[in-house]
Amino acid sequence: MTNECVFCKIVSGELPADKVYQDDMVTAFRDINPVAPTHILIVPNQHVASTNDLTDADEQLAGRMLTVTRKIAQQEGVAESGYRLIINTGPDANQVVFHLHLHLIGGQKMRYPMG
Ligand code: DGP
Repeated sequence: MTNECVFCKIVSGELPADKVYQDDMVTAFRDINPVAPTHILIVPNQHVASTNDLTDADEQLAGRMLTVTRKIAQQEGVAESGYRLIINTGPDANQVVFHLHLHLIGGQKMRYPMG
């Protein structure tokens, strides 16, 4: 955990969040500023700043971030209607929080690409 990281604090429970899933590797919670009816963030429990900081040793973690999307999508009722998975990395992608997170967005028809 890093002292100033808001997502580390959500993972540990130091800051409140509407958590929808947690296991030994990842935590998922509702985005504070949802862009669609379903907007969940899936984050590693350990601090990883962005995909630029993932190493070969993180393959299981990166896989877990992806495989839990199926469970969460089912839980949220969007598995059949569909959903979008987004990871923003760095300034051009408008990454705001530097703790890796996977956005799971659904519950409405979406255009591609988004602006
Ligand atoms: P980005 O770094 O641009 O991929 O998106 C960061 C997202 O994190 C943004 O959609 C808003 C969300 N967010 C930022 N701070 C908090 C927080 O304290 N709680 C929750 N639940 N979401 C947050």
